[in-house]
Amino acid sequence: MKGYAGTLLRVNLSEDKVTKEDISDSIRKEYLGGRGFAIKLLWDEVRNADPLSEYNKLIFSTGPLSGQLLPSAGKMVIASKSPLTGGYGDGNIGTMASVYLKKAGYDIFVAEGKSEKPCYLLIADENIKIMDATDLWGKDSFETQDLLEKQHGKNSGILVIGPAGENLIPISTVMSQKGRSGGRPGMGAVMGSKKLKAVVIKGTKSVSNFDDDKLREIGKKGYEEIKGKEHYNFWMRQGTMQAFEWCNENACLPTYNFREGVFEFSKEMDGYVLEKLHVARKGCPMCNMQCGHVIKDPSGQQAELDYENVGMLGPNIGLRNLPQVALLNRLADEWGLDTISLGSCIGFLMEASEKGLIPEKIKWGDFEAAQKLTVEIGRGEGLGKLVSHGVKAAAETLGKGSQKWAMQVKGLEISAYNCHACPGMALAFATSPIGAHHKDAWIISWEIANDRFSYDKSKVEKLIEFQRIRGGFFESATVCRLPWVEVSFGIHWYPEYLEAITGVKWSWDDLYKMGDRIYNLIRAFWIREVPQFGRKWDYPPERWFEEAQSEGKVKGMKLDRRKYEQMLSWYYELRGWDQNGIPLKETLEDLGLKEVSREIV
Ligand code: PTT
Ligand code: SF4
Repeated sequence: MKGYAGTLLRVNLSEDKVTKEDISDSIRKEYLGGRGFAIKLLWDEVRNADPLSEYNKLIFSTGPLSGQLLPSAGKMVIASKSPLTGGYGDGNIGTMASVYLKKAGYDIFVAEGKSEKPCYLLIADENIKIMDATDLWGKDSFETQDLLEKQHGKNSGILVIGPAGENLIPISTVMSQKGRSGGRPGMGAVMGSKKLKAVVIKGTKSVSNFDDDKLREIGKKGYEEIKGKEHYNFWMRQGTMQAFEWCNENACLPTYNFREGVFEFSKEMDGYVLEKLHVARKGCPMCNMQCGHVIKDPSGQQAELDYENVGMLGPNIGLRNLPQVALLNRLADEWGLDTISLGSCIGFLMEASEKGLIPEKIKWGDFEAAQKLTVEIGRGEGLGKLVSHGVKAAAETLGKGSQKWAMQVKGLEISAYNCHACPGMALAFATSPIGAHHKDAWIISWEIANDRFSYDKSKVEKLIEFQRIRGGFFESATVCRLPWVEVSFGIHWYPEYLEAITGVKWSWDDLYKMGDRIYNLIRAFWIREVPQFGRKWDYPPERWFEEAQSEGKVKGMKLDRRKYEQMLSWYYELRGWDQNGIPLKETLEDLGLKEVSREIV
């Protein structure tokens, strides 16, 4: 099948060994790429491993659409067994490393083993070198990026970790291009555990596609369609920050550790404020709707903002000043910490302080304290140590009922949507295959526009449809989903792109089935790797069931537990899983996963 470089590259850092393997046509057909390739490899090769040991593997995986001259196609999946959750973890990052990996002749790169001393990898076509990184160790992600770019030239794709990854902090990510961050469930720590500071990729080849002329033609049409969309201009003005005002109006903005959904100071920091402060734009390769808005922080330095970052480092910790949020965002980027988890951890500590559960006094909105805590979390020291393994672990240590307002699912902190009155989105967080992240099913926008308060089966069906498209197709193809989500770019283009690239005609039914195969294999991985995994892993935090919101248009509302149980049961039934969330034998067999069913059923 065309459109792939066709090779998997392995570098074993314990043995200084480099190997290359062909990727078979059947693997390409069954798993497509990105997340699909990653879970297949993890299922086959990572078994009962400590995530921070040499037995875990860190996978950088592209798909057939990655690196092609197509709308927003500069993405890559970074996946591993997560040190934060113990289960499957991945993230999707926009980076030139995706483009250059394919140009170098590889679809996937796997880092295995563990180096004795700090190193970085140089991948330049056939030449793979393990380089000394002693001088880079300890440096922040921006400085590391600059130094490596200076040494290897701008025509390289660079992935780095910051000090948080080096310190094995489980909420650390992999960074690229000073502002792209990927791998929320601790992919930075996995890289740090291998003493791998960075990966520098250079490539000079091109991938052979089935029909390049056709691809050029429909790729060009795609770019033109995006620019002509009604919503394009507004998107270019605010990017993901357009969600801020919308969330506040609909009372789902994460506020004071998700206690509320409305922030009284929202007008001081919404997308319109961002527009006034905007100084530059950044984004991923191949994109003509770049969404990274850069503003100046209080120290005069530039920092990039996205809705999730602002929601979690703003209202969720009671901070109302956008430049100050930008500074925290930049600090998180330099340290290589996930902003969503960071905002949740700081909010957790502020609430613990308010409730008198810790001796330290940290007030909501205390900017200085938030800066100090960010550094302490990145170091795993001081008060930051309590939350540096995420809020689930923090609540287990602190006790005193704090589990109820530790805002996480499966150990991963919830991203920036409060769901006291959004049952569909609560279920989306609860059933996301990496823990509470919105990427697999951002059903909240559909839910609020259609039938916000219902717990109907049709909502569960919609949720699964989103998971199939977003978590199945986009994560495997591997390409940014925002053109489709945010400016209504025609989804029909994607099978057309796939056909021109691979020569294979894919229907949406084929792609859904492929997505289901990936979902079931990820589920099997959780079952195999996490003792007693089952239904109780698929619930949102207690706060949403027990405490009603006190402000906004959903004042007095909370989730209905009985109705949630019914939704979860329908979810299992529709997925072909038993009522403990374990895939049925026939479901797995139908997806060609007979071997898997022998292990877990
Ligand atoms: C993503 C998560 C998000 S989702 C955001 S803002 W968002 C946060 N960004 C962070 C950041 O910045 N710095 C930091 N230190 N930590 C951060 N953590 C948070 O990470 C991202 C965009 C965004 S911006 C979104 S919605 C879309 N996500 C996509 C996805 O998941 N899949 C896909 N096929 N396309 C997507 N397109 C959009 O990509 P994670 P990126 Mg990211 C500064 O990585 O682990 O998936 O978490 O990759 O290149 O930064 O693009 O309002
Ligand atoms: Fe990257 Fe944003 Fe463009 Fe998507 S829309 S490719 S996240 S810059």
